[in-house]
Amino acid sequence: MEQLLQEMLQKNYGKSISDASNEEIYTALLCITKEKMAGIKRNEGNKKLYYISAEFLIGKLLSNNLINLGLFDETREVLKNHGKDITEIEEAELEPSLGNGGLGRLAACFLDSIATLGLPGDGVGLNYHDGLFRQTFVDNKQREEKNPWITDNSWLTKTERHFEVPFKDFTLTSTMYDIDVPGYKNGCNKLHLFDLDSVDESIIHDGIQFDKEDIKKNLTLFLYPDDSDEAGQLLRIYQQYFMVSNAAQLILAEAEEKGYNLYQLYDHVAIQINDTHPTMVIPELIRLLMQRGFNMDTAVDVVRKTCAYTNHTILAEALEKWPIHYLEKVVPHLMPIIRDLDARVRRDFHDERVYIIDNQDRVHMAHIDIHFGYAVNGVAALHTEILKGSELKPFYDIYPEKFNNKTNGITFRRWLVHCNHELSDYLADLIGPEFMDDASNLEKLLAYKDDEKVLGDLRAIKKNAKTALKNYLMQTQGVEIDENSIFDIQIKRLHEYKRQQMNALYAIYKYKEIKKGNLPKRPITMIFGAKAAPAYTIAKDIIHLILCLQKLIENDPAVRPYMRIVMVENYNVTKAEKLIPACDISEQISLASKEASGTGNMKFMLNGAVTLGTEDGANVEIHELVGDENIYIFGAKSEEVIKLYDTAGYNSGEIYDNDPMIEELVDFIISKDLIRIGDPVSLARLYKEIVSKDWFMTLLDVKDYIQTKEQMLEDYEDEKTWAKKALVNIAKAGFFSSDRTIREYNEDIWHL
Ligand code: GPW
Repeated sequence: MEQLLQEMLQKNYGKSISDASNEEIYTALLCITKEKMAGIKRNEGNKKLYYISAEFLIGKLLSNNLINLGLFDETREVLKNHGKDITEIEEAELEPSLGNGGLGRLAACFLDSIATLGLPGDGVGLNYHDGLFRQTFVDNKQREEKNPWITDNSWLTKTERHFEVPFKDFTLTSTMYDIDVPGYKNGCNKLHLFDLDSVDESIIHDGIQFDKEDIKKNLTLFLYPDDSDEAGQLLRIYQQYFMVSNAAQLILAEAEEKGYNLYQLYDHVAIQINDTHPTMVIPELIRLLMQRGFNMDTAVDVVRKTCAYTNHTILAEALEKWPIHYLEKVVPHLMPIIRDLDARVRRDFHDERVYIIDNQDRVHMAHIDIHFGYAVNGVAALHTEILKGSELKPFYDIYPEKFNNKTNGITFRRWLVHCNHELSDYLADLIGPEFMDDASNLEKLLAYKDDEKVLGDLRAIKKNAKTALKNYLMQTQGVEIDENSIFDIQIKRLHEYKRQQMNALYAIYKYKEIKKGNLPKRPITMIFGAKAAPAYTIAKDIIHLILCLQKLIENDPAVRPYMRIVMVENYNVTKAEKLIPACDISEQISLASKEASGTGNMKFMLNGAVTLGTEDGANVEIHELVGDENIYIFGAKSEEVIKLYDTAGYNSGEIYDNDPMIEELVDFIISKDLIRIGDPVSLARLYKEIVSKDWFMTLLDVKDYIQTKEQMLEDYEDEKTWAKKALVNIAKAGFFSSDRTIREYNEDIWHL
């Protein structure tokens, strides 16, 4: 590596390693790594997976690619010898903003594990130039800016592949870009990102505004453009069809190039549909096969044996239903096929709940996936049970054999080895490096659960990570936090079901306690990170509340020494990598039944944080693995919540009226203290939402939540017992390796 780097820097800049800037070194390392990846074998086989997803939240790639190529330690050493720090060099890399949350990050972890297991499997998505917006805070509110990440030297490689994608009024020619995905000590796969040469960033103005109707210029500008009006919804259909038509054409082109018999496509190809965004791949493939001479019956049969669908939510509003007249405006050539598929369903089943087209002329995308794919999976045990027992019960009754669970996972290369070198090196010394190849080896750590030396070492590692985060927040946001305080962290998309508002009510509780003179033994630092969808008003109101509370406490010398709130600006993968190793308390407080899985919960556990959570999503499985002693569970259970919804039995106003403590907390949202800092309209809207709707039952669980969190703060003071909890969490995290998840997908669904 030393010689390669020296030569590259000499050739490009006429500089030595010591003289080169961090940007120059980054660029040189990028070129070297790209060349190395081009040189390693591609994962090959008789059957290949295509993972189609609207999001791939891949994060920065330099370190991870070096880790997987086995070059990281050497590179870090070489740089160090020349007075350079690899973490500073990484700062020069821009994070691709190709995803929003867990769904996109899951797709990225899966690509890493698929390649690592040596399986042939590529990702297919879109090359959004400005991705998800960049978040800034102005006047204690979220502002959205564009988020360009593509530069002259990026990980993208322009290919010679182009496809013609037909829309109603015009046909567009695509260009395919590739990003290499090297496996850990294994071969390489690819992420294919489709784009349009005519896309024009100069049409963006005033933050993230642009002409939604200028499809040739806007198609791949943004991920999830605002869809609160018709033009926005049509644009999403344009994007989705562009994605899947390219995917389908690529799949058939590769199959034809390899000489496969398309009538047996399913012997050579598996297509995983990541939530409903790529659903149109089903009618599109049918259309393309019919163009090649298939009759409809045969095309349907082949496609049904090729496609599998993953569901990531039970929230009804997230299950896409496109009005027929929208599809007619964008992709009229798919409508005869969709109508035919609907007719087949109506012929076979006399239950309008499973029809593809409903009586309001809307097309239910998930219904297409379930009828015309061969597998349906949920993403955690509880989630899959809820799908089978309530949300998708009519489908489960028809096709019990299609349903299966695949509990999510995370790649330990990024979420331990890369983001927490100190912990990962320590574990390798203590229990041997085998956990890097097989994560279940982390259980060897259990042998040390009463070893004072080890518990002390784990505490010291956590303290270092907290100090590193303190320095990072000082540099990036100018806020100073206390590394001796308890770090309590909630980082995830902003959504009412995730209940950041409940955490904010805890902050109000704590603030009032401190004001009353009930001072905590140790200060607490409450850290939030979250973006709100630009058109999701209440979510933005919640961000506003948190930022106002942050200001209130910052400016109150009587409270500030005991509690702080920090909302991290523009939360993304890079920031998660700094936050997670430093966490003591992992906030996983969704309303039971609503969080399909969660994956942040797994990342925190792996880095020695203790979960404060409801019995929801993968929290249930974490609880089973670590036992009651090593997790803090509170709140209503999912059956209770589902019953409350079914019987319309929840009334937040009643709780508010009858509980003076809750009333006091909620009233604080519209108190003089906060109105003085914030926007009265926004705060009043949020107050009213909680008192009169509270769709995700914050007030049902808030008291239990506060009590449980207080108990945690008390227990934290028993340092040894707390360190033991951290140790057990690390030791039991092996199950959540995405290598395990992918092994299961392959054994049960893909058969590669
Ligand atoms: F609504 N998830 C996400 F199901 O990050 F489509 N974005 C989404 O749009 C959806 C789900 C969707 C998340 C789930 O909320 C989370 O519980 C899960 O762990 C993750 O997907 C990966 O399965």
